Amino acid sequence: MNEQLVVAAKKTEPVIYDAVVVGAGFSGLYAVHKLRNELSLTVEAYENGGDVGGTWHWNRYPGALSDTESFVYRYSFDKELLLQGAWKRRYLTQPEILAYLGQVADRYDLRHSYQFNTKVTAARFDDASGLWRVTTNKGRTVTTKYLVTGLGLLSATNKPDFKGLDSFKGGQYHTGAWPIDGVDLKGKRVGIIGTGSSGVQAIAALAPEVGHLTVFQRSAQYVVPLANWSEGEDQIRQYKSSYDAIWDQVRRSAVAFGFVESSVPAMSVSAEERERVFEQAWERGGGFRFMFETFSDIATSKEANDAAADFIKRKIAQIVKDPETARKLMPSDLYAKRPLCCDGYYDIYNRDNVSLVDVKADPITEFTPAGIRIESGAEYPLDVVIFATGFDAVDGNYAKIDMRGRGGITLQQKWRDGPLGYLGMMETDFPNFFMILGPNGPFTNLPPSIEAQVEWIGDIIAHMERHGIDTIEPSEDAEAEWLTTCRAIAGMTLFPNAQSWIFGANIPGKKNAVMFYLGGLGNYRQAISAVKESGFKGMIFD
Ligand code: N01
Repeated sequence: MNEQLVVAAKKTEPVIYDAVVVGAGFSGLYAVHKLRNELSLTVEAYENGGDVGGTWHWNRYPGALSDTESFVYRYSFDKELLLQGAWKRRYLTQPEILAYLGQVADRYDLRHSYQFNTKVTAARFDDASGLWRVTTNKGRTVTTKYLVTGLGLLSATNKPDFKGLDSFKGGQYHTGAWPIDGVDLKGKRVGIIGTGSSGVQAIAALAPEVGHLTVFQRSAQYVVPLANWSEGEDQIRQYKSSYDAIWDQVRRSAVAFGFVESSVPAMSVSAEERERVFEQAWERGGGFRFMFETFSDIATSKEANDAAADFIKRKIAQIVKDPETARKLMPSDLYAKRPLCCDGYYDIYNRDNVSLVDVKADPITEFTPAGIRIESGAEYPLDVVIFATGFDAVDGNYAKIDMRGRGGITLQQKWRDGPLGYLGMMETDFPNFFMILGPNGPFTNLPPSIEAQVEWIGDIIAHMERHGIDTIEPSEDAEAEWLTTCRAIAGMTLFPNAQSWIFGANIPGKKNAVMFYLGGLGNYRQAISAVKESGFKGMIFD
């Protein structure tokens, strides 16, 4: 939308900015472009990091890459930008994604709206003026009509508070807060805690480089290959010439990864055919492809899930030479966490310089000055420990800001039973507050969901400006109905039965809650369009 909109001058006190945007990742950058360049609003933006990038600014650990294929791990809103896209392999590495976001910032001149190295510490809605007061750690407070946050789904790092952590004399690093200048791990005795997406990537990258790698695994994971082949000019040209159809499919699909999800139930075919399909998917690579392109019901039917899980377990047994190590690597739970993929992951455990410690069977009791001790008394001497222990997902970063809505109600009070958000973007009692990737939003390849949300937020703000509306927030009924929908859909899947960050199970003391809309991007887009087309039914305007 390129309408030039004039901000309604019906405010009771001077507004310094029409909109404040927080975050300079995929979400914040597009929000600044939408609001400032397309809607002509005045925008001030804040970013904790020293430059643009969001997740990709912080997650610089060895091996970091996106496991969404390069052709759809990008914005689609600008055809010219899409056609300029350049990449070398099937998946983009962290430096490539960071460079891409830097190019986007240059193209739309986004950096000049940002204050970098700046944290928002408080955001308070003022009932009298109907405006937000936003305060930063630099002592600046600004007033704004709209507050748009792109704080990142997975950016508040989770570092377990092990006994004796401070006594450890070696280096400690979290994958999600990796030093910008890197860490020299050559020849060192490295311990890594955690085997999620970050952990498996770091393990595969570090094993050939370090002296010895000790993997402290709590839950074994299902890991399929990535198949990170190189993509030549011809292949890339082909993607570009099909982009209209590709993006149309992505927007109508469930997980938005650039492939058509299967509509074939796993048990509707013979055992031989199932094996063939799984084998083909194993060769083809990609975690989401393995879970959603093979059969339609791996995430919903126990029988189908068991079939996929058994196939992967058989692969583990074939690849890992030491039977005891293979046994430890075999998951005992459902295949119902965020699917993982990594090339050569299980082969790593055949290396002489890699050992696996099962810390579910024999938990870490403490850090010592020399390393890590486990319950049975064994101590592992280490030079460096890497925490690949994940994030306080979805609402973790919101908890760090003193956010208060109408009547001073805090977000923590609103979210005491778990975070909730209307359409994954709004909150009752928090007028004109828009979250990108807030609670109860879609669970997909993220850039296409971010685009859907930013575009919807842009539409609602344009509507408000056009009609001189001061405030908007969802009604309690609309919010409750959305939450009920999210819970009902989650209940149809196997995902709530696995312990993972998707439901907040990874953070001690965090309430287990449905934090996502698991109905897929296509259905999500329909749901938010319906709200818009109804003239924003379910919203309270003032
Ligand atoms: O974090 P995780 P992550 N003692 O929460 C273990 C995205 N991402 O950073 O499973 C011992 O998945 C924990 O064990 P358990 C992606 O969406 C994408 O890896 O809870 N271990 C687990 O093994 C992903 O899902 C990409 O038993 C402890 C690990 O730490 C999300 O980010 C790359 C522990 C945490 O795994 C998060 O991934 C990277 C403790 N006290 C990330 N506490 C790609 O695109 C936790 N663990 C590829």
